[in-house]
Amino acid sequence: MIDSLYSIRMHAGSDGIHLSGAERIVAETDLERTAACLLRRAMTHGRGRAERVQITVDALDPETIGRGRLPDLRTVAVADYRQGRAAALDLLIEAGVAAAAARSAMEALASGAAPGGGVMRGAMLVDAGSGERLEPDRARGVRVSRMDLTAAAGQELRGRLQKAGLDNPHVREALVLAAKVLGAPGVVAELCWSDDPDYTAGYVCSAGQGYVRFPHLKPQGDPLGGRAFFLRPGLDPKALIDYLEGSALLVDEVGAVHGETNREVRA
Ligand code: WAQ
Ligand code: MG
Repeated sequence: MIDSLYSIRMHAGSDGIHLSGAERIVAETDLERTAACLLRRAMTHGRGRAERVQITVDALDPETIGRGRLPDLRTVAVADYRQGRAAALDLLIEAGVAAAAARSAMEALASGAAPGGGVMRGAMLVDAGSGERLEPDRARGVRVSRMDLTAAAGQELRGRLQKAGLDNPHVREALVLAAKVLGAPGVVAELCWSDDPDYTAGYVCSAGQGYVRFPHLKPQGDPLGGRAFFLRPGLDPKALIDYLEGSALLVDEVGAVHGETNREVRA
């Protein structure tokens, strides 16, 4: 160990509404700089003025920090969000999610999965067989936390994404989150699209398929988005939630970044 590592998390909100959040794991010497970056990000977020910004720093026990690899990425070209959602459903079913469970989770994300039809702060947990929702709090959901890339892996990733024209924070952060979710015991697949009205892309991720992006999973201007983690049928989500929220993952190996393929082409 050269330097102790810390988890540093930002959360910005307004009137109890979640506006933005971000996660890093950094060495002590990078804490101040990272805190400043996260604060700037909270204050310049496009979705509205933050009334409160929280920055939390936790020392990590080096023995408990897991290491991991990013899933391989590919993009499936779709003409619009309807085609994107149809293709995403196919992939979820192929990954082992029951068709009705995949469909109902997608409908929940599309209509606002929080009570009252708003955006959840975290993810839905969905039984991949029955489609039952298992997250204890339907407004908060489950927040995946304490994950990041090593500096070297981050640089390598940016280089690979640049070549594909995909080097943006949405993609980088979603890949890291997906790596942690995919590594969790009992997760069959993940479905995600952004709540940013101008960011229409989303993905399905599973162990067999990797991270499969669709440029359109919602119409331009739609403020709804979210995540669904599909769990092995019958799984008790308690240990999974502890892992996703509490354990630390530092990704030190990146995956392949493939070019765009057509819907029919399956890697
Ligand atoms: N843990 C669990 N759920 C989260 C987390 C988290 N740490 N962060 C966000 N969410 C949920 C929450 O419901 C958000 O409303 C939703 O996900 C979307 O979050 O081009 O930008 O940060 O390959 O808006 C995916 C496509 C972009 C990237 C995802 O998500 C690409 C994105 P956002
Ligand atoms: Mg967002």
